[in-house]
Amino acid sequence: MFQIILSAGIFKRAIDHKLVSVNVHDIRDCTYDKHHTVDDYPYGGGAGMVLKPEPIFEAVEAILPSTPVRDGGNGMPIILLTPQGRLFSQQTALELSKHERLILICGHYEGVDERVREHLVTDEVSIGDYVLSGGELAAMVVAEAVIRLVPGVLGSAASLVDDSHATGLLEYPQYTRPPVYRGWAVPEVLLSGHHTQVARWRREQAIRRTLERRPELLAKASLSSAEREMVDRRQESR
Ligand code: JF5
Repeated sequence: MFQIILSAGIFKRAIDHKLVSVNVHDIRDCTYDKHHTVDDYPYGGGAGMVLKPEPIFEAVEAILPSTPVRDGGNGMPIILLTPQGRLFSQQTALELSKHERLILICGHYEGVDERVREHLVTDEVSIGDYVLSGGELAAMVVAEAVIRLVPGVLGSAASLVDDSHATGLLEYPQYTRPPVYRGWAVPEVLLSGHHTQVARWRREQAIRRTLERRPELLAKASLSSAEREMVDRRQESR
């Protein structure tokens, strides 16, 4: 699963250019029994299996510079992907992108021994309120969101600044050729060549769209005082 994802798109680009490296570790390699057992029955009974602490602690310790737990001694995030974690956001991605190294631990839906949470991980992160069978795809989501913020990974700096969620607003509608498709025309202003009018239209569309779809985002968005007043008036009249 990881090799396929890592060998395409932004991951491939960033890795090929040596801007980042992604190392995948199998906790089964940190087992000593014939069957490479990584899970066991839950104490107290109940359905399902629980990931054992030893292979997870040892896998993490094997990749740390020294052998301490928690923090790697230097603030390196050791993150468990789980629906019980704090909700991942662009803000989280930006924070994580400032670290030289991250360790992402994939949980499993049946459970992870609580001592991993208590004594190994520095952070628990959820990518959303739904359950996956394992944290693998969640780890890849976090990795991609972080890697695209690493300097040099994206083509242009402009695409970062203008990004939805960087401004705190949803994106404005985009159009390309043809100017009329199946009778549906591109908004006139975009063909006009008036850059200030285009900018004003896009800004208005972004705010309108955010009001309609994600009004809760507007609280934190950076708006001019005129825009703020306009938004507040609309939200009052709902
Ligand atoms: C997992 C316990 C890990 O399902 C997820 C997940 C959903 N949002 N973010 C992560 O990870 C797998 C499930 C239960 C630990």
